[in-house]
Amino acid sequence: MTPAHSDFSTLTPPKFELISHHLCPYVQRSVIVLSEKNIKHKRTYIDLNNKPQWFTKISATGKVPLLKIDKDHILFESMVICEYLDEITMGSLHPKETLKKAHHRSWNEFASQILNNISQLYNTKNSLDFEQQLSEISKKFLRIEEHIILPYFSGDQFSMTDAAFGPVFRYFDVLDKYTNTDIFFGLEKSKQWRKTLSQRKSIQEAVTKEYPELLTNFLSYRGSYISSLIEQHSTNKGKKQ
Ligand SMILES: N[C@@H](CCC(=O)N[C@@H](CS)C(=O)NCC(=O)O)C(=O)O
Repeated sequence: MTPAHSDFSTLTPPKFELISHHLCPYVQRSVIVLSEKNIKHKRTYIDLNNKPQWFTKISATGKVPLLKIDKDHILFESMVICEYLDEITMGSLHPKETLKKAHHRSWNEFASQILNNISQLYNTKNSLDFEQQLSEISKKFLRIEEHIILPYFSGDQFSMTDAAFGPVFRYFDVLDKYTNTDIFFGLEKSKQWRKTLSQRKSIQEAVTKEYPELLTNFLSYRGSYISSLIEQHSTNKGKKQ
């Protein structure tokens, strides 16, 4: 880690601990920034269905990620954590120009809105609502399509917006297996951007190897429309064998 400036009075770099969950896309954002900025940290995974007492004690929202700094400071909200990590290290993941930076921040917010659509998608109970959510997500990518420069969001430099969208795209690596709809149909820049991000080390390593299996299991037990698609898929696979 190369410190840019710091509020910490000692020269010893602070100790960072990221309170995480294996499937959380917001945690992934923070992990991507920690990795891009080469920041040493400890990662502690918790069970969100059975939150430890120490976690509820220190968490204002009851959500991950949480960043513990030197055991005395706690930050919550993924983008706040990402911005902080970016500010305390050299070489910002934001563009320099203020307006461009604000533009990027708007799209980071947009990534969170797509994550909300994804959560509605996997909780929805019938095919009609499911298709409706897929189409909402498609429309959102249609919106961003004309703003993508490539190979990354704003050209050659990996930015915070790439960190925000990496976890969004990752969902579709699993979801695509079970749906016939290509939400990126005709969105050539989005497709290319997705591919570039999938090859970025920080994005690949933001989750463990078990992620696809863990996500599939999580989706299977939602009791929602996607759960029935997964069940159907494994029944068909069984028949073919
Ligand atoms: N706006 C928050 C969202 C974080 C979030 O929703 N985390 C989920 C897991 S992906 C969580 O901790 N949920 C537990 C709960 O709501 O009880 C952020 O950006 O950090």
